[in-house]
Amino acid sequence: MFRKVLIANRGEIAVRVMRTLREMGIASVAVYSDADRTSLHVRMADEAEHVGPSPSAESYLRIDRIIDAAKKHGAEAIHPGYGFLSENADFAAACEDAGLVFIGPSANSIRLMGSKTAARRSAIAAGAPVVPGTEHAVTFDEVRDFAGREGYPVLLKAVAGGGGKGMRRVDRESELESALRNAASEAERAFRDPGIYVEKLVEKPRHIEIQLLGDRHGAMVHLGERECSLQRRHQKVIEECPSPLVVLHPEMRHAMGEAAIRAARAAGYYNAGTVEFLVDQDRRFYFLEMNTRLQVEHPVTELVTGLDLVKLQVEIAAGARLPFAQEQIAWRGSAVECRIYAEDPYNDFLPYPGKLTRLTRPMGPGIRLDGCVYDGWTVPMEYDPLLAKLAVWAATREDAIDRMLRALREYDVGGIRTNIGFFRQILQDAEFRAGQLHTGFIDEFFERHDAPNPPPDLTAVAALAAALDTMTRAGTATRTDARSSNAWREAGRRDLLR
Ligand code: MV4
Repeated sequence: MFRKVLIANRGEIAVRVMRTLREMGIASVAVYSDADRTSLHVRMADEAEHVGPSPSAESYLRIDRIIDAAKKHGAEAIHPGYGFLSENADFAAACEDAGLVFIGPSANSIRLMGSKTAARRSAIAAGAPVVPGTEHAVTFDEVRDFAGREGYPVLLKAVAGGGGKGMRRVDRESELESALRNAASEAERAFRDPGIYVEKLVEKPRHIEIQLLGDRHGAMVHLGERECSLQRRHQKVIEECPSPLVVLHPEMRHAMGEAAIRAARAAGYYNAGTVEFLVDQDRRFYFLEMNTRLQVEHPVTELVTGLDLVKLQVEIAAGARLPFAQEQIAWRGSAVECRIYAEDPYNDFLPYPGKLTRLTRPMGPGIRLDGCVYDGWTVPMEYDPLLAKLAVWAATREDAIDRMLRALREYDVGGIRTNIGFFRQILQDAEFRAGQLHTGFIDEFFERHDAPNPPPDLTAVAALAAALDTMTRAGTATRTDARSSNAWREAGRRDLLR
């Protein structure tokens, strides 16, 4: 087993990986940027190395500096977490070239799955169902012919895509030309690859994904599904295991699990990975893409299977065989996770970093909190403002939702705004509680309810605080003004979200 591992990441996932390393008796090396000098992952690590200024392009994305840090500290392996370099094939290859073990799949698997059309071809070759579409980048004539055959609406997607960038819904031929042009230029800007392919659009789909785990000797199992349909602008908001749909139709888990394993095997996949499926209204499922990393929402799978995915990732990277067979995996109870963000639900969910002046964490039965914040810490504005993932386990979905509501009531964060109050609304929603989920759920939720707004008596306070914020940023208000703006915001928050 490794004696020392470097974590090429920050925030809650760096902390989460370190916790397992410590349980395994493995020393951890943190890397950090200027903005993260006082961050929890640095405090918690056994050793730490500064890798550059705050912009991630100059620190967390610097392959050379991270590999130098690993060598300097004598780490034998690198855990990439999620985001940053976790799905960068060049990074995985550079680790191996430097004699360091990349805790993840091979560079080839990452590269293959990075091309959404190559991933589709691999899934098709493996006999996994895919949405009708093309296996290569298309020209205008090819999309028009495809839509002529399959019918509208169709969805244009970036070959190098993911995350909804470069995606365009097209409802009629007259919209096709400009949609294709816009999608290609967005893809070019985002991925430096203008390639666009096309799929038939699945209306109101669910997003259900399968967790996979394979060793380097050819064994592979699935750890069941996660329901990830609740998203806002391609950001997951709430995740669950099991999926309420799979609870109603238990045979779906086996069918999707088998399809996921076939697709991953065809790519020579090992370590942890996730196959995403779209599920249509008739419960047909289609391979969408494969994520070649540990996912943000892995804790719900851990809670329901009792496994530690990071521990398994590390063991597999060190050459161990999978310690169990498919038949030995069992799913018990129900888990829900909420992604707690420093963002303003009253202002279009804009990031709202700042200093934490008050922090009370939820505790007690069935609670798991994966966070990176402490009282007095300033949430840096340079990065994704995820504060913590609050996950709960209970015997049934209904009990898990009630437990989550209880935990959210205990959670008190002061000084910044968070989406905690928004979760309370969603978890009390009848459709949510009935498990009637699809990827358009949150948009429809906002149509059913008014977009979240502070109570009228506090609107003036919030407006004043916002105005002062703007003035401070523009340099037209004094520091004292800004401080009182914080105080108002603080007072407002206490009443708004109680
Ligand atoms: C789709 C789709 C409907 N039909 N493909 C969005 C991100 C990208 N990874 C794939 N996505 C979608 N692909 C077809 N053929 C709907 C989405 C989609 C979506 C998927 C998963 C989770 C949330 C979503 C929100 C909007 C659209």
